[in-house]
Amino acid sequence: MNSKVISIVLGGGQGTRLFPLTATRSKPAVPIAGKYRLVDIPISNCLHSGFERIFVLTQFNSASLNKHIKNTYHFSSFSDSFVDILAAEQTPSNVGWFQGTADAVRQSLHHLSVHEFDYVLILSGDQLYQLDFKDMVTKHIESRAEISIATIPVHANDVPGFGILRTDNESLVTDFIEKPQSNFESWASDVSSEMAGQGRYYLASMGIYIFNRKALYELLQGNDHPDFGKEIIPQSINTHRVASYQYEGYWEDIGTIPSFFEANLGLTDDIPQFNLFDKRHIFTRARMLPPSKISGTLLERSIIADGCIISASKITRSIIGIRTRIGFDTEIENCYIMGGDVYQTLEQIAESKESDTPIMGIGDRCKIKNAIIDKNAYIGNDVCINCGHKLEDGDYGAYTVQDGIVVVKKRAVIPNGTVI
Ligand code: ADQ
Ligand code: ADP
Repeated sequence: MNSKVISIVLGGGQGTRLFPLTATRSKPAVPIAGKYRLVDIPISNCLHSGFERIFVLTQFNSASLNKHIKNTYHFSSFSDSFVDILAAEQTPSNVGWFQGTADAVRQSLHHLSVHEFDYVLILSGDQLYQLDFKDMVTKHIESRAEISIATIPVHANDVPGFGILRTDNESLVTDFIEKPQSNFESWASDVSSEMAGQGRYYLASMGIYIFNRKALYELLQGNDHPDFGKEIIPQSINTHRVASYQYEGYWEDIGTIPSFFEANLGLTDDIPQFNLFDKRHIFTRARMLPPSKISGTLLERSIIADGCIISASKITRSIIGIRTRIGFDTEIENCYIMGGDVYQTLEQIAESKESDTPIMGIGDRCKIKNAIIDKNAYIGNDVCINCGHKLEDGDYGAYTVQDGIVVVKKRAVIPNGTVI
């Protein structure tokens, strides 16, 4: 089937919803779960499904995304498999950025057309899930659909954030409305008793689509509609055979700071809804890092990546990313610490200590709660984050606050004794 399917990962627009994590990198390169990057999730789902020809569309090209893809996804030179990044580019016929999801695919059609394929699988770049796309393509072919949309039942509270649809008894989509804000009660569907038990009566689009080659060209060419959800999909149900592929497993949109934070910390649950230990695991770059060294730390429900040097007194419900260094008597709770790209040398550390400036990582006697610490941050000694004050949302230079979550920016320096 690999020769019939090309996959496209929508790697993100301007990435404002994940700011400041996207301040200096493109969204697909945002680190998750201590050692992976966002883009590894859709790519891993494709590879486990046997689909090995993948384009990642991104609004801006970052060195870290290029490096990650180049160092991670290697295929035999005898195969035609690839993972290629297509960044928005200026051409004589187009001077701007991708105007939306459909526009991003439209502008990439000339890259696609040099390949042989019958189906295009279009994926969002900011979702956490494990789905067998091979089964979805098989059902797509069996149902003789021209377009298939992966769908999941959601609760009424979540309806305003999604494209909502109704189907007939053959699972063909009869109506579609993008993000209805009110009066959507009549959009409820018949769902399984398990979904009904959770109050999930509305069929939401997961933003995962299969298009037959011909249908994709018909719908994208000759118009400049920017989005799949707002224009292309609602219009297509009048002109094409559109099927719903219903899924009821774990699926989480992680495109905002609060959902990104919770999805990461959810991985520390006893039995997490997203299973990193599954045989359909996430692929990522194989790094030659030393094992982590931990001393005097009480660890509770935490995930520790490779290459860390930890002397903290207590770490609770947290993810500690690669190459993190944490000092003595420090307590970490409900945090995602992304770690570092490099180690400082012993000389650099001695110099910083002499001048009383923070070294990379987290210092001694800190108390850090409900925070995301981006890579290569320098957090001094005796720093307290989320110390009981109510924090107002905003951008405070070295860090931002959103819904009580403090995000310390990449390479930020938080001086000794700071209280946030
Ligand atoms: P949203 O997630 O709100 O709704 P959108 O913002 O268009 O839709 O993003 C979809 C994906 O495309 C995301 O991964 C995003 O980062 C990426 N993307 C957005 N603009 C892009 C651009 N210019 N270039 C490249 N990538 C871009 C959509 C559907 C809904 C559906 C939800 C499910 O419109 O119908 O319910 O997804 O999450
Ligand atoms: P991220 O998207 O994670 O922030 P970067 O854009 O910082 O990633 O790129 C990560 C890579 O850049 C690392 O693998 C590392 O080799 C290199 N790098 C980042 N910071 C430094 C530094 N201060 N010195 C040397 N190399 C660095």
